[in-house]
Amino acid sequence: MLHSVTECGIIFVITIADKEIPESVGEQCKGGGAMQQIIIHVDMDAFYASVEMRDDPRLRGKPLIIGSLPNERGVVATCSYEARKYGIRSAMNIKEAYRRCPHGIYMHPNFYKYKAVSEQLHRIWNTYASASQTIALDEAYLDVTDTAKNWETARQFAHTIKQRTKDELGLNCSVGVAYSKTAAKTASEEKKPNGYFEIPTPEAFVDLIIDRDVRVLYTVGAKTAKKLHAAGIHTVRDIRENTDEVIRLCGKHGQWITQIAFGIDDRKVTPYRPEDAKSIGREVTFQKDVSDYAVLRDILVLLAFCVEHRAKRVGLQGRGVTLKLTYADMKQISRSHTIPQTDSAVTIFRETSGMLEQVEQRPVRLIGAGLYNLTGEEEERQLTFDDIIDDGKIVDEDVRGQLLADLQQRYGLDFAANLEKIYHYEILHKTVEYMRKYNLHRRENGGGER
Ligand code: TTP
Ligand code: MG
Ligand code: MG
Repeated sequence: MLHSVTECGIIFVITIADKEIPESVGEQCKGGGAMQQIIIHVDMDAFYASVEMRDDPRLRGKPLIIGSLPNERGVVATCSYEARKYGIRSAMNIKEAYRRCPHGIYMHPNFYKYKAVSEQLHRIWNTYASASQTIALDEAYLDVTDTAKNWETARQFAHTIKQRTKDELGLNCSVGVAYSKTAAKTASEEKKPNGYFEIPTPEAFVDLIIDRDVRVLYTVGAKTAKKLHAAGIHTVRDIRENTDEVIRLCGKHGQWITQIAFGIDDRKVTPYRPEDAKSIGREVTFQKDVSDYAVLRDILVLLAFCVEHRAKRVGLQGRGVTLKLTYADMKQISRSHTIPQTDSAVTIFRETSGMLEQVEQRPVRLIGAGLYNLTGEEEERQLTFDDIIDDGKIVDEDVRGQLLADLQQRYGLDFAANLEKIYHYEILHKTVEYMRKYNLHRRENGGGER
């Protein structure tokens, strides 16, 4: 069957395992054989939970749920494999998790700890690869084509990675070795936890997944699966037999799904570059909805400082600012403005608070501020001359001080002295809750200025 899988629309068809495989010109099979890659995918088992269990033996062997606490609003970030026996999963509402496992141990995440562990992990893994791509704190693709040179050595690398991760950091990971990124990711998931699996060829990949649900394919999430199921396309086999329909239903994404259903994925392992980040944002969900927009405005000051901090750390600036709100009825809205390149909290606050004034004023469950359309600092330095930057800085410094002084006067917390702490996720949340409660409290007592 011929169908367009490339934008240029030129198709080759080759046959593997009696199946026609759509083949895009120039991407595959140059000179008659696919460019062989050997890719390792590593993913930690129950990452946040495993770190906590490693550090506190009392948690081991228990159903441990990391995320919100049962009496709070929020979701499960992850849970130990013991907790998974109760059907608890990442992103599940915390109340539902509690209903399933009331005797579980519930803990807040400790991001700074996980980040530090993550850096140690990636340092070990990277030594085996000519290129490595960090996908998440607990996960990476490693291109070992040139470092291992053959399958047997790649297998040894994989086992050494597992061993060193265990010996040096006391944590288990699952590792997949395969001919492509998609297959390597599938392989690492295949035998979780503490698993190892190989998928050496597209044929082996297809054999493994052909009768599984479409969700086995990387990037097919709940929404896409629903769409495909509704059209009677349930398995990978169904996708292969209905490629035109899949492409019709899912457009460009459908082209990709069709390709991987045939085992085709020649994406390279591309090291993460901060400038590839699409946006930098911080948000908070309230324990109780907030109707007081003056408090929301104050919270935007803190969020703006957090975004500035993050942007400066990665050396990026944004040309757009966003405000994000989720109302009490779960309706989400976002507003954005294009601005001259900035990483300044003052600008982020000015823009987001301006946008806040324009939205429908209903009780709010979540508020977020962010920068998007990111770019490095270099351009800024060339574009704006010293005088502009200096002027900007002086003005900014004054406004920064004033913003923090205002907050301090309203809430009695020394925001300026505690700014560093606010950057920590949990402290930010606690502070915001304090601001909300303090304001309610004052209102109950008659409100007004102090
Ligand atoms: P995952 O690798 O998806 O999950 P995991 O390591 O906890 O469990 P496993 O890989 O063994 O299935 O995510 C890594 C970490 O990212 C996870 O420990 C917590 C965090 N996370 C969230 O905070 N929210 C989420 O929805 C998911 C999926 C992960
Ligand atoms: Mg993991
Ligand atoms: Mg992961």
